[in-house]
Amino acid sequence: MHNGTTITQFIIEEQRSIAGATGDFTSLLNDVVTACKVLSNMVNHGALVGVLGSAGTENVQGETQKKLDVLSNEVFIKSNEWAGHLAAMASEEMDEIYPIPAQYPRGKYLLTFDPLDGSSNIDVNVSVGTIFSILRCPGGNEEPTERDFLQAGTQQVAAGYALYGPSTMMVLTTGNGVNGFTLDQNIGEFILTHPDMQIPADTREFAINASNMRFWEPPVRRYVQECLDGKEGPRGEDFNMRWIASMVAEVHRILTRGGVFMYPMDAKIQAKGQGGKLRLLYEANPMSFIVEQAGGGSITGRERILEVQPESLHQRVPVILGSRNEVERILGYHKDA
Ligand code: AHM
Ligand code: MG
Repeated sequence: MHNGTTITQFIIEEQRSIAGATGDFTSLLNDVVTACKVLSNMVNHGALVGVLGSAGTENVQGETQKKLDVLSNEVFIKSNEWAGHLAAMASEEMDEIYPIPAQYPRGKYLLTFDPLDGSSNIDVNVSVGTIFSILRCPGGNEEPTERDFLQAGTQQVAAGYALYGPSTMMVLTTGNGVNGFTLDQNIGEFILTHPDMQIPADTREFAINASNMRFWEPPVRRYVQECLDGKEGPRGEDFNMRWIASMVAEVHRILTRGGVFMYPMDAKIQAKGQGGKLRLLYEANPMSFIVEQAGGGSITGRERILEVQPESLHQRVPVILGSRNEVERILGYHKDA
């Protein structure tokens, strides 16, 4: 039996110290947490409840949607639209922003999310997750527009992810460090199990989809080649490699034991006219906020991701994040090139 701090208690206590806090934010986070519990349950039951497989549709990025992509998006909307804390939502799975319908009150926050990241892993029963970010709505809550969402990552009020792995976890930052909670299935509560998570500054482990190697830019090739050269190479040490193809699982591993995750710019992505593989508002910004709050670094290769000024809702960026000293090294290689 667990007698620890629940996520709700943790958030309430954290918010108490903030002058002028109305409780809106606490209550919004609670709704996000509830949505993640529902998704955890769906992902857990998988084929038993008929949620695996393709939905036969494509999202705005032209990717085939899994049934669970569509269902999880609906769960997120339903859990978060009614309470009066949000002006609008935006999701990787929806073309346009979702202003809160007129039947509900509108609030001062914006929510962006990728309801089920790494969804190519669902059918093979490998970890997936939910990523979310909370912003303030700068234009007021009357008629929220796409422009309201185009805020640099430094403006985020909170960011987090839920990881549906051997256990379900929620990792959260409100700009005051990073804390991890584990879902106790028996009582249906997330319990604080990983207080003040810190990414080790050094690592000997990297994660990249090496099938794209021939398309990479020279700085990334150089970095990876030096890792592969191991003890005999310029680094003088052997490196280990991991690739789960599930960003949430990858970031979680890095928060736990260090490492570098890269989905860099490459010639194939460029040929498609895209700025990267991962989306700035739903993936790169929330993860960068978490990683930086845990003492790590997060860059596009050339600049800090959190300082990128978004130009469109579904904008993509290259992502290189993780242990600080390695990320700085990779930044240096881009500057040298
Ligand atoms: P998704 O949002 O469509 O699931 O795509 C994002 C995922 C990341 O979780 C993961 O890092 C990457 O795509 C894997 O890409 P690849 O299939 O090229 O290895
Ligand atoms: Mg995604």
